Amino acid sequence: MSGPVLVPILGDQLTRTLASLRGRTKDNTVILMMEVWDEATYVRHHKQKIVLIFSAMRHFAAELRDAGWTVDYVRLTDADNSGSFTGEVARAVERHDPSAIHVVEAGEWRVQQQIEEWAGRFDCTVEILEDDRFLCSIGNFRKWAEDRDTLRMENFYREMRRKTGLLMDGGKPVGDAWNFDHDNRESPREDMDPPERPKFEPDEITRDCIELVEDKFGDHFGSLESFRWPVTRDQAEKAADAFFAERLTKFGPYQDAMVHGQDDLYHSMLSTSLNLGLLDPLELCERAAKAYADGEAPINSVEGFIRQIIGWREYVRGFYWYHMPHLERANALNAQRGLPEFYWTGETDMRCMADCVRSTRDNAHAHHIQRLMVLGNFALLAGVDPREVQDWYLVVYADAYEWVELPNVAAMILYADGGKLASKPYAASGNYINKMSDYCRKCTYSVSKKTGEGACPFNALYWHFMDRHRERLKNNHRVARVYQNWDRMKEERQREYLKSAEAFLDTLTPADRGWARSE
Ligand code: FAD
Ligand code: DLZ
Ligand code: SF4
Repeated sequence: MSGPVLVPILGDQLTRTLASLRGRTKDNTVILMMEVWDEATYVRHHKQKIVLIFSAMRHFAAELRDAGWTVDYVRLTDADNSGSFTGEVARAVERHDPSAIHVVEAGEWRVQQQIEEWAGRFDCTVEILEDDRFLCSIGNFRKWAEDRDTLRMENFYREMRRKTGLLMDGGKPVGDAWNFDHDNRESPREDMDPPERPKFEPDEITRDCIELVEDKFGDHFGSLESFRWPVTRDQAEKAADAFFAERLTKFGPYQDAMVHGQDDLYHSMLSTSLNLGLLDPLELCERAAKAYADGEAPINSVEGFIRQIIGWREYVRGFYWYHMPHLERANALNAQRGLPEFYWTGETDMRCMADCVRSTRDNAHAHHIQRLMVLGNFALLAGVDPREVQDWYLVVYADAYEWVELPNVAAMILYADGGKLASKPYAASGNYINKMSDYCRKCTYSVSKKTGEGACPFNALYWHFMDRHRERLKNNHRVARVYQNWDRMKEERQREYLKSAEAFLDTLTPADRGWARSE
């Protein structure tokens, strides 16, 4: 067989050093890139997410062609587009009669199932290569996990520090501690003035994608007006340069801070580029470590940034593959409530929720603590069905792929896995939000009021949650003190909390499922 090797590159594999391209010669390789209806609609993605992926794919294809590669690029609107990855590979096999297909494993379980059928379906060899853009392979995570009764990110992270040598001084962590989290919880200050991140004006390719998305997906959630994401490696590097020069030093202390209307604060805003493959995780971490070594950034910021990437990012990816496919259906707390409508409309008097939904709609982004302690915390306390919450997070964020979204949603915020990832639910009352943000000062609700008319809903919902899950949580030593406090309350006070929470829950209108998935 003398046909070329067909190399399908998926929308989140936009890396020049991808395993399937390394070592290949240009004269016997055809790269296949596919815009397909199935991927664009398996959930009704935020409009910015579709523009970002299509524009980044088109730019990447143009760069590969400029570098001399043969790229067969299928556009969404091409007349014979079959609408699926497998259908498009089948058509490409007809066109090119390849001797082999070399493809890098998919980020998502759903897509990997399709790829694994190709060997039985096509009359050529199919090689599925490991995605070595991640520092810990799926197999190595499994080996690490199988040896343990409980999986904890902190233990995994320490192994990753040793493996990469990042912030290590021989066998010891630099600064004599693995974790500087206690320095990373500063409340926001009124005079905080974070520099604006670089924003990239849409060029002709992006403008075409915007037009396409308005035309085909105009009724999807989100605004396109503020689309300024990096869509090439060059732009992503500029975004990274600006983060290291202007925001890394304050990244640590203000990592958990929230300010009304200030959407980026000192966050890197690099997740979309990392997840598309435009930036390399190890390179970013090495750069951060160098900034510390050169005295340009403090240890708490640098360690915090590195932990998010070689710790959390790698950990949730390993966790996802270790627990799929059942993670998708996990519902340990038997949460059944429909997702409240205000997750889509932002129409609520809860100022924290309204601001987080607004940022999500305008930017296809919200930062970590907004996703965790506001939007996520509410869903946990209110007992929203994990499947509905999962769909929402997968739709609304430009950086959302199931391998990273699902563990964060099902396991981190909703405790739907029964505690495999988190040692206790991340449940919090209004106090936490008040400490870490300026939201409460101008809220219609009063954060200091615990029950009744005008009280912050998070306060009563918190106790309602703890009370209704007592059987499951009572033996968890990390929440024992919470139950001691509850038991010290007079019964009448407890009843007031429960009544207040129930009255609030009765006011919630569930959203139409059609916002997230076309049934
Ligand atoms: P920074 O705050 O600057 O952090 C640096 C990098 O660390 C991020 O770019 C990201 O790559 C990584 N990181 C940080 N926290 C996590 C984490 N918990 N899991 C994995 N990587 C992490 N991140 C996604 O990339 N896609 C998602 O779909 C996604 N869904 C989330 C859902 C929930 C409920 C929660 C709580 C978190 C989710 N995250 C997700 C993690 C995190 O919120 C985003 O990575 C982060 O907000 C992206 O902004 P940033 O690049 O400015 O991050
Ligand atoms: C998210 C997405 C969208 C909206 N569209 C496409 C597409 O048309 N073609 C493509 O290759 N990838 C797309 N993606 C990203 C894929 O869903 C992503 O590659 C999978 O999540 C990988 O498992
Ligand atoms: Fe949110 Fe409660 Fe604060 Fe209002 S008072 S912003 S609802 S935490």
